[in-house]
Amino acid sequence: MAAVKDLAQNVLGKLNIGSSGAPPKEPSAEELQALREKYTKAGQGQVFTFYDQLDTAEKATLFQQLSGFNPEHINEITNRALNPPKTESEDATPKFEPLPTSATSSVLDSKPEDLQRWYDQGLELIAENKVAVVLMAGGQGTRLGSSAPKGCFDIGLPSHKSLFQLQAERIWKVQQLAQKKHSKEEVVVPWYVMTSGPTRGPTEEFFEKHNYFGLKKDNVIIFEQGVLPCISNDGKILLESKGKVAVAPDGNGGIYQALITSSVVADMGKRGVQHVHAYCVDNCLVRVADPTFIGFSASKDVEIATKVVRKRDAKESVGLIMQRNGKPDVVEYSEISSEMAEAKDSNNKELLKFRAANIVNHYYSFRFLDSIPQWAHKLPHHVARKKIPSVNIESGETVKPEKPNGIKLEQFVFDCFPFLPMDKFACMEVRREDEFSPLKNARGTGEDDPDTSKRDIMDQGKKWVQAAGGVVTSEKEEEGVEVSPLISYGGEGLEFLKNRTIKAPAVIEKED
Ligand code: UD2
Repeated sequence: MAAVKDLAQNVLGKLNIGSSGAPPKEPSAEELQALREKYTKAGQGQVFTFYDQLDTAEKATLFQQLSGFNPEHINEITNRALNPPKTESEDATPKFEPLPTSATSSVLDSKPEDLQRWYDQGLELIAENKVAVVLMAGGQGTRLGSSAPKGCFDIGLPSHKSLFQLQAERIWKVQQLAQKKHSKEEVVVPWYVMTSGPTRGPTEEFFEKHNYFGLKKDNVIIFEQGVLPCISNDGKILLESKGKVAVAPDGNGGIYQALITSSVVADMGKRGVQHVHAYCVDNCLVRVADPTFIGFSASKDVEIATKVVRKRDAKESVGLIMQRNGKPDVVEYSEISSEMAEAKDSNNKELLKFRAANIVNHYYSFRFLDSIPQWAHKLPHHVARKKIPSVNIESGETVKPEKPNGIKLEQFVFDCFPFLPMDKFACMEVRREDEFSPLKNARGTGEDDPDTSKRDIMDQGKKWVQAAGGVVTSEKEEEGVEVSPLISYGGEGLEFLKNRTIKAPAVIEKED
């Protein structure tokens, strides 16, 4: 019951019910008393320490923010995150194994006719307006060092397109491919963009400024995930300022609650969506609404499917898809033991035992997303120890800590995988150079940074041009070609380049 109440509370908190856009109003003495008692009873009364020093607007804002949380629930998830309950089967050490071959396919060794069949089936589902896309774009991209949302980032392509624009143009292209193949008037792949507190405003402005990159505004729905208070090392809710609780996005696992509280699942239902592709904003090579992946997943009639690449090396910061006590699961890079990360395949010592690297690229059946209210509250929270600027309750001073002084609680999008039996889950291995080049680090890091993203796009385009019979010349070997998604989704449709010479670096932006 508490969970349902929290879900409702979260909705009220986010939808600002009762304030209808007007600034929050100061609470009555009774409302304030009731809330103080609730927090004090939960041992979190310190959030009111400076309340009487605040002006009317500040009091109203703090009251509204605190009304959006349930302190008992915060204590509960904090304790559970710090001391994960052992299920009876986990008293014995959990049994981890790579996924069974029945649950996995690899484009590396699939028959061409299988790949073609999946592609055709996926494109048909898109043509029937049964496919939607959800973009996880609520991350704060701290490692990248940019304050703007990652999707706005310009990785330095000759076209200077942002990640958002590349993804939007791939949606546009896959709609057009489906429209042409199935002679449809209009095909729509709705694009639901999940943001968080820090990224919502700048994301909305960026999309408006770029006129939704040529997509219809009605088919681009920006929604917001929840936040959770930051917690001190001794379990207390931290204040960012005297009138504001320190909060952080609730992790990409917050997507499930957000899909319900923002009525995204309801909107998908109204549109007749049956198949959903959810992906990570920072992968410049992502095949948005990939027909092959949609067709593969739909043909297996699974609830969830996930794309993986071969793990680069034991140290790569990626989650690993495996089976845990017979259920599909992902062990995150921040939580894996080095012994497990380094373990070798018993049949081939050259290979890592656990090498199916998660790339935040998931398929969901609509019916599975429709069942979210039955299980979202079961999703665990993970602990990230962080340096959290906060107000010292005794002195009232704001402290910028030198070392981690608290925790952020976050949910992981793949934590619902174990809720499924193995036969309702599938995994597709794809080529890293074709589909995965994450933007994680600042320029100059040399790995997963803007330059490697640009390199991988330009290399891919050069391969496509050459495969179509074009000749690429360049002063420097590493120069490549940027092929606009508006011209080609995955390398198809470039016959017009046959016997043409392209001087790299170049952009193929139109079929002239
Ligand atoms: C993610 C994966 C990791 C591996 C790696 C590959 C998770 C939990 N971990 O790790 O297994 O696949 O990527 O690149 O998926 N996001 C939100 N809201 C949040 C936090 C994140 O929308 O509160 C989004 C974020 O915008 C991005 C995606 O989730 O699109 C992954 O987030 P990240 O880049 O912070 O995750 P990372 O690199 O730690």
